[in-house]
Amino acid sequence: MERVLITGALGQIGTELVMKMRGIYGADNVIATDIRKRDDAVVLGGTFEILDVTDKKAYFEVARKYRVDTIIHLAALLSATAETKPILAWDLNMGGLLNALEVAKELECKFFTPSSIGVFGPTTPKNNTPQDTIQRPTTMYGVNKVSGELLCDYYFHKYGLDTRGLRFPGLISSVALPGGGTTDYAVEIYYEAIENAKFSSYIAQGTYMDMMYMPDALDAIINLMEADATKLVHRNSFNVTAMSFEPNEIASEIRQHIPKFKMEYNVDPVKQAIAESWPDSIDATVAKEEWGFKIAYDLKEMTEDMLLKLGGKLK
Ligand code: AKB
Repeated sequence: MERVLITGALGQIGTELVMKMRGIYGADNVIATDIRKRDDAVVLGGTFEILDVTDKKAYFEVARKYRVDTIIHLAALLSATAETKPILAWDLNMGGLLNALEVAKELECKFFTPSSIGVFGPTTPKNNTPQDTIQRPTTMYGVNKVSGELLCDYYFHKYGLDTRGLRFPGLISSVALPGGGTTDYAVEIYYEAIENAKFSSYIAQGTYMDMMYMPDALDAIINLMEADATKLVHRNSFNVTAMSFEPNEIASEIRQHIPKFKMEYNVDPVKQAIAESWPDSIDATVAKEEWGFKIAYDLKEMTEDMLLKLGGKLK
């Protein structure tokens, strides 16, 4: 990777990935794009372009202008928003991805796009979900992500495009907030714990989902993209996870640091139904075997770091 284009750069993953990649590959070699510009676009410290990924011509122009050799396509609607706006989700998640793949094919770029635990559904084995298993999701987001995995594999087999992807669990970060996801509660809980010592969870007690701390997710993207292609049997996409917990377990961990922290439940039926259709825990063995996936943070270490970083930020 020498010159990278990142879409959705102001989103939860993009904000930190742009900064991390600029540190590794050089500020001028990471082109950040998003549909809107925020003041902190400047803070990301490098080239920024407005780009609507559903505009194929504009996508081509930006990629050509900067002569990129890698595309990291992050722009997408997350699960809960996709469920309330399914047509927009299809148009953006599938239309944007198809444009991205066409640009990558034309310019012979390496390609990464995130998939999700949302590719699984109620008929998938719920515990230790294998890499290769039933994928019959019941959400629009899941339908988009499975179709996206297949489309990326198609471009690899048909055109020899170097496409790679990760099935991300809920991602937790102290830098940028997620938006419109089902796993977002596991980020919001830390903000509420610090500011009000209480949290109302929209996910019911006992509902397990996989999660990962953002520094591990960023390393996973870069390590997968730098991995030796001859070692990859799978491509789109790899199961990756760092932990699986239910709301009460993250609350107990927070109580180790904030003893008066209180948790109540006000379950959101749409998000709860999505969460229940997903696995309780997935198996990341194949990612470990094929490209050395590893993590540095479990629930305890992540909680310490989140409270420390957010404590400083929210003062
Ligand atoms: C979401 O909740 O939609 C995302 C995901 C697991 O893909 N965080």
